[in-house]
Amino acid sequence: NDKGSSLVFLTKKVPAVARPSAEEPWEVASNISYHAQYNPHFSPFKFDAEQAFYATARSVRDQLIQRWNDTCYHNHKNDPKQTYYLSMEYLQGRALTNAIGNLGIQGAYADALTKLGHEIEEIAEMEKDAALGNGGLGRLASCFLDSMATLNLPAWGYGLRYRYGLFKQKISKDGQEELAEDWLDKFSPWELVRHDVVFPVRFFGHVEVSSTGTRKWVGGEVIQALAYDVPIPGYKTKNTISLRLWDAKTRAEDFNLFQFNDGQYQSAAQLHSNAQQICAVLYPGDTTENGKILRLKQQFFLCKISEQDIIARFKERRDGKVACQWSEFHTKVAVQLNDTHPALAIPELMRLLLDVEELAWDEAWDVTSRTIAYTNHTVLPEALEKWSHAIMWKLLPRHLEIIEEIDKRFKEVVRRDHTPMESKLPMMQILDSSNPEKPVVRMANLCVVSSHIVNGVAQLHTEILKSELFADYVSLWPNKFQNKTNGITPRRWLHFCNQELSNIITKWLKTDTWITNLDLLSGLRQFADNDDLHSEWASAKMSSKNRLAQFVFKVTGVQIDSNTLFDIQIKRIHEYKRQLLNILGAVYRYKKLKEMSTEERKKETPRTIMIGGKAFATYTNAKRIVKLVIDVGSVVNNDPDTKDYLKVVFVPNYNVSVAELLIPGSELSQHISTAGMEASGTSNMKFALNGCLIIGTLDGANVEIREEIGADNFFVFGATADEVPRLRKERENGMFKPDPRFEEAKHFIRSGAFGTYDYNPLLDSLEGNSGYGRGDYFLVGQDFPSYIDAQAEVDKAYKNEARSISSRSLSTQGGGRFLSHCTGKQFELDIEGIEEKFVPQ
Ligand code: B1N
Repeated sequence: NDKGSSLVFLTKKVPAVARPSAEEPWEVASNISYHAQYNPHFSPFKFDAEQAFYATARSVRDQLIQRWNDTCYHNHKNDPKQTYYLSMEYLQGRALTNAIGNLGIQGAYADALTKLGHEIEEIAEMEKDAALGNGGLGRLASCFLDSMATLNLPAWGYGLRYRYGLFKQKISKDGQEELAEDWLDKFSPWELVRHDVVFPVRFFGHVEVSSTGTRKWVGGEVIQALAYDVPIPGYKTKNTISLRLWDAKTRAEDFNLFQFNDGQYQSAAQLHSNAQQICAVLYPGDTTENGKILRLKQQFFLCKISEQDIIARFKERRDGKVACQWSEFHTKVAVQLNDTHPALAIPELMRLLLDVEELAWDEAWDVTSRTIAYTNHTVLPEALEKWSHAIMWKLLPRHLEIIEEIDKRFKEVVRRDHTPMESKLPMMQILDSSNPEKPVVRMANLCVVSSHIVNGVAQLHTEILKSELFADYVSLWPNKFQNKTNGITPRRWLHFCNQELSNIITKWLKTDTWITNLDLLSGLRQFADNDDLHSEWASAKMSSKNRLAQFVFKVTGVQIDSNTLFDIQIKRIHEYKRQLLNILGAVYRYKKLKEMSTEERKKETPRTIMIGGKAFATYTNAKRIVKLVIDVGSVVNNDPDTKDYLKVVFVPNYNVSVAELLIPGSELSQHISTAGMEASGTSNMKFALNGCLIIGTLDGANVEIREEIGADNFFVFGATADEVPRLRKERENGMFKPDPRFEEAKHFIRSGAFGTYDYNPLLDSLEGNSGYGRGDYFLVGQDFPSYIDAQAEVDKAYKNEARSISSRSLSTQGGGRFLSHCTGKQFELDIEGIEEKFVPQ
């Protein structure tokens, strides 16, 4: 079953057909009408906004399919080396505006829709976000796809087609509630279901040893994987790559008709039900053993079929003749692991090469390690995956054997070639048996040992990887570790989401080439003192703020004033990201406003603080933080003394399309993690690109952004990463003296000023010296005073209108290094042989 293939080009080709044109509005209108008429999902007798969206998307998809087919054919003929990005998450967001923008057919589609009685903006809003991710890691994957397509790189993204994605967040006065996401309740108009690309995947079972000693994984449960392709267009280029999302299914023969007729309906369809669970949700709860098994199944499912597909393509391009060509594999295939979630790609590739292709260990190892590269996205110990030996043995017995063999050989190499490092082996080895009752497999160690390149996602993060987390490995393989600071696509994060500002930039630069080369933004500097530019800029900002205010009113019922400073923090809710510091600052600000006279208040800078993000369903303190933001908002927003000076809003269900509204309307954004804990952060780059001031710690990519946008536009505060360990120690030793302002803010919450909910456990976590959930591990109390001081500086700067406008505009004028392009380019250089390939027109 492991030799399945996805041969596409060897069979007869479909005869050429006339291609629908997207140049003339009447042709586009007729094509949209065609899809509305013949779309089996809707009645042809109505053409409301929803139906118009699906018909428009299908019409755009026709264009994408042509380009995608041409790209595949071109790559099939030329057989370039390809990058394969393996990721459990993709945060694609909406696709319509991006697709027609990249294809340069906005005008024709806007006109066509007007002819058909709709406005393109209204139609675009009908699209549901594809929210197959959780945060920055997933959005990075999606930005990379856009950039790789735009850079004409031959690439594939592989992921899972989660039926309910990440949960939908509902906010009520009780806090966050999680609901299943409904993005597939109707259908996704973009995907192409590929009934010709199906592979079997085995779980459980056992290892069978033949008389000659060869080992084979047999038995267990076999489920089918089916591909759904989502075409990803490049900007102003024909290259269109594919995000291949796998779904699980069963065949008719898997349905037990005998049991069904015997009235045993559940057991008759047991395999079907098991298959349905695999791609149901992203990050299913993993507190139970069943939950853990399901997560491991998901990870293996992604790795196994993606690699099977990659190998099938490799063979297909050699007409199926692969004998003796495995040494070429890494010259055609680069597999990039997006964190450790797809780490099982390592033992699975080894298994395919050893047990199916019958390579010797050394040869298989050479192919695997030259093919696989690993990106680390976190140093948080709880996010560094460890899998129980027992669960792995049950679900993936052959893979565990292979991992044990990799570990054994790794230790032999260290003992033989790096003897002084032998004492470090307990921390470096892959299997951790320090608790003999519960041995675990350390996935990050597996990735470091097996990859030829390991990268961090910002300079500071890579330094921390090299000097702390992976320091021991650095002395073995100094050249393996590299930095690739994250990047973003400026198409989605400025050009499409902030069209007014984009037009202004193009007008002043007299070119739109900055859209693929952000370094050109520095050309704006010559106009730094030009009042016309500043007033155009201010007017674009005001339109974005008004649009955002309308949205906030729609989703929360809270009226916010566009003449106040819009201060935004959007990211996953996590203690290390310190939304708690933000809200304690807001509480302190509120208390001070209350204590002022009316005259004094009038001198203050009015502010609207917006916080958005999802808290993981089982993360109690994160959910308490959400509840605190909501409670503070209900008091502050309704207090007649202060409501003109301070509003606090929790923006519900933060996702990509919400970010596309929030970021253009922002004037200050908060990136305030405890130094050393945020690997990179990427929304900081998006805010800076939209001309927004930043308040932040010297953490992750903040450090590089500050260099790029200038210290004037970056309000820095807090401890630095190298101070954090000492400060934590001092705290443990009872040497920390809290600032009275910090005590005041906490005390105010404890006094019940924001309702009767018990905030003591949350506030207690900021107190004491050490212990579980105590001792202020994230140093909120430590950084509070410098945070309040930095916020006072922001207020002052904002009051000085001229300075703030020019500084906001200046903050857009750097940033070339934060193009996901740029990182893509580096992949191109570092992974030997991945080159630009133009698909001919
Ligand atoms: O990856 C982003 C970075 O910009 C962020 O700083 C970083 O926090 C984020 C376990 C993660 N790291 N690790 C995760 C996600 C889900 C999970 O179950 C870890 N996310 C990041 C892109 O580099």
